[in-house]
Amino acid sequence: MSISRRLVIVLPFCLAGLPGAGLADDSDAPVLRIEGRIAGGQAAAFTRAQLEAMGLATIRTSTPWHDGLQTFEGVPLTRLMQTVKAQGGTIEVMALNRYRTLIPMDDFERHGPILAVRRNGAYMPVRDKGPFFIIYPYDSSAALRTEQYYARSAWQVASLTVR
Ligand SMILES: Nc1nc2c(c(=O)[nH]1)N[C@H]1C(S)=C(S)[C@@H](COP(=O)(O)O)O[C@H]1N2
Ligand SMILES: [Mo]
Repeated sequence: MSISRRLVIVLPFCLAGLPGAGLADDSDAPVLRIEGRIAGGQAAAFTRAQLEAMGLATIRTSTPWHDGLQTFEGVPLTRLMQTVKAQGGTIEVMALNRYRTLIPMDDFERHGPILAVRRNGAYMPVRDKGPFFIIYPYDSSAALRTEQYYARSAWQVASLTVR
């Protein structure tokens, strides 16, 4: 077998081992980590498919970051916390860019925020504030259209820690 023929066979496997270098469809690659005071005490990781399987809610609202009404679909944070059996009062959200924000878990029942996985029917790439974006129904109440709730609306979410 020629060298080039061997490279054709071997190279894809080498690339597949590099983070972010998968050659196949990587639409399920983003992973949400949840750690802290959850069932089992071990960090858990959820693929986008696993998050979607929990059941999605829709929030239709305007936001400070987009033009016009937007449709977001995502897992209600109440449901996500039930799934991991969260025992805490606050979640610490960490984004890919190390932006960090704290959200009191009271918010989840009171305001119904979601961990959005889709905006207007499409997955959100990192450059479009994806893969996961905490969204509140801002249009439903003036209280939500404040710096306090905007600051809780982390985009490019990487992990949640139950405190
Ligand atoms: N990933 C990430 N999410 C974030 C931020 C950030 O810097 N990174 N800033 C937060 C804060 S403090 C507010 S007030 C709003 C700011 O949105 P703006 O930068 O579009 O004004 O987004 C929030 N979500
Ligand atoms: Mo802010």
